[in-house]
Amino acid sequence: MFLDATKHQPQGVTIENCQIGDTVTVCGMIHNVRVTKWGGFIVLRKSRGLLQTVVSNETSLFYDEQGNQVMMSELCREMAVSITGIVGEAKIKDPAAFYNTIELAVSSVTILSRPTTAEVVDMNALKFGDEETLLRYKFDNRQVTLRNPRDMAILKVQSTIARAFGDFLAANGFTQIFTPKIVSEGAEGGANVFKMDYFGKQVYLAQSPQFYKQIGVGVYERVFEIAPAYRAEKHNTSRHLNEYISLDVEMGFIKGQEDVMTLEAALLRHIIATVEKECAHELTLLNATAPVLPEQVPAWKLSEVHEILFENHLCEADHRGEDDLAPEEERAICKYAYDKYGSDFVFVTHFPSEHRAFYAMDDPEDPSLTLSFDLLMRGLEITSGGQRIHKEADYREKMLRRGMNPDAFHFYLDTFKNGMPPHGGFAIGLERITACFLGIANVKECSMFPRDINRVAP
Ligand code: AMO
Repeated sequence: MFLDATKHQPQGVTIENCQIGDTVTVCGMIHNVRVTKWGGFIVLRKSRGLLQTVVSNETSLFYDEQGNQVMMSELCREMAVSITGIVGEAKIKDPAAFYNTIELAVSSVTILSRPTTAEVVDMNALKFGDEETLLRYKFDNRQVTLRNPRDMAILKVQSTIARAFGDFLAANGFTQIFTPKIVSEGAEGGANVFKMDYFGKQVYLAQSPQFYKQIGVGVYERVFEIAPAYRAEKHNTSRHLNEYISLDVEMGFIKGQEDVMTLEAALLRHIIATVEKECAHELTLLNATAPVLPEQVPAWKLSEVHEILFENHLCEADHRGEDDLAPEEERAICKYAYDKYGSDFVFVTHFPSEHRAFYAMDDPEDPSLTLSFDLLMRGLEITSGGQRIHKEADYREKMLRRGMNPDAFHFYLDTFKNGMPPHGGFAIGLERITACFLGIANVKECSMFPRDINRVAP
């Protein structure tokens, strides 16, 4: 016996390549069905969105799983069906439908499989009094509510962002790596690390692939990873997840952190262009506009941001002297950058050494600061990055200064003992960049199955 492996491509006319007047067979799920006196409508859901089909009492036929003829009233939402029909021009060009220039005049519908509950979740009626109740309902029933076109569109854009990220980096000499998520030490410090029992030994879930991507630079010079990262966030906020997807980049032979920032700007430009090109339907459906990334991206030191906001009376509080950006500052500096320079992005650099992770390179001109940056987009931090320490002695000295035990990090330090180029990198939170791109207030909506302090299922 042989499997005819040439058959994996769809043969003949499909819904993607059809012309007006063609007969086409298309499989999908029934998103909605409406019976009228003369026939009715079946809205079919495909991977990219909805297709309108029109039923006529005179010409449309219906068959069940055994091939027996049935009535249209047999059809219901979330049935898997195969519909054959003639392609016509759409009477109503509904922007909510993906296939909104065509409709199908149904010749036949075959039921392939049907839901077993009479109370199928109505994707069109996800409306509740308040946003919080709606979100809770959607997350509680995420396995089915994900089928609603709005959520499908969000995750489609997210998927496109992740692919564009990988494509750009691969085309620029970066190697994709896959690093462990069960680790012996947290890379980022702080209290938000998940502890885990590992055959009687305490281990952790990786807060980031930081150590491993740096190790990767010693091997491949330029690396990237797309993988989950874990943070035990104790508060339920609209910007934090306990498991998020980290888009990580690390590159060797840099002259300074500007090389890393320039690469990130070029990468973002590619991501934005790709989403605009490939997800026009999703952007329309979500009423979203692509962000603006000018050629000259605003980049200020943290101390300058505090000053700008204070001098222009743009924040309620005076944040000068603080060692991080307050959320109100993130919003205010982004508004300022947009109003003054037309940019949806702002780099903030030179964070205090004490406030950044130990691997950040201190600024030789002022060692109380680091050569590190955050990138803000439309009011939210989407990236941290910077230049790293690349000499073992500098690591040991900084670790001891911080009261850390260098021996606990022996494999990491061994990397530098064996020689490492000057290097740096950054990480973008996938859910955050998706939310900022689409103007979605809560990052959890940009996670297929969000994990927060109260939720580990579905
Ligand atoms: P940082 O801890 O700032 O840096 O994380 C980088 C980016 O990851 C996203 N992010 C989160 N998204 C959702 N929920 C969370 N709990 C969460 N925590 C972080 C944010 C953030 O900007 N190793 C460094 C990066 C580097 O220097 O290369 C790091 O992890 O978008």
